[in-house]
Amino acid sequence: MRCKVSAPTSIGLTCGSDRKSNDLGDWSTAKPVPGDYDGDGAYDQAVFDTQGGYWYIKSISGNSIAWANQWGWSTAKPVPGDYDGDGKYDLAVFDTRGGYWYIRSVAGPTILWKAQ
Ligand SMILES: [Ca+2]
Ligand SMILES: [Ca+2]
Repeated sequence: MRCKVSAPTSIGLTCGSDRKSNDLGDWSTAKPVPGDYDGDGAYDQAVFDTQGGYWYIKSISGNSIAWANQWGWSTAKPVPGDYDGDGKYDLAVFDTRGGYWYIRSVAGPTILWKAQ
């Protein structure tokens, strides 16, 4: 049985759920990428799913910061950090195939695209 994401506002699994639209597989392909993504000074729960390159981020208090935001792919390594200095961690990946960096803010704007 495959496990599925239980709800778009929380990080968790519900095995046997019939929510096909949220069927993202199990979490064995997800890597923890903690950081302060909303800039409140506290680290947030964040994972990067290498299968599909999706980011899932929520604060410890439960607020969804980014959910199923696609930025990356299977051969990209997540390298989160605050690259533009606005106090919020950004979604950043490093492509091991060509040594390229791709960085965008959680809010959306691209900070860096395919830079070596
Ligand atoms: Ca935070
Ligand atoms: Ca930032």
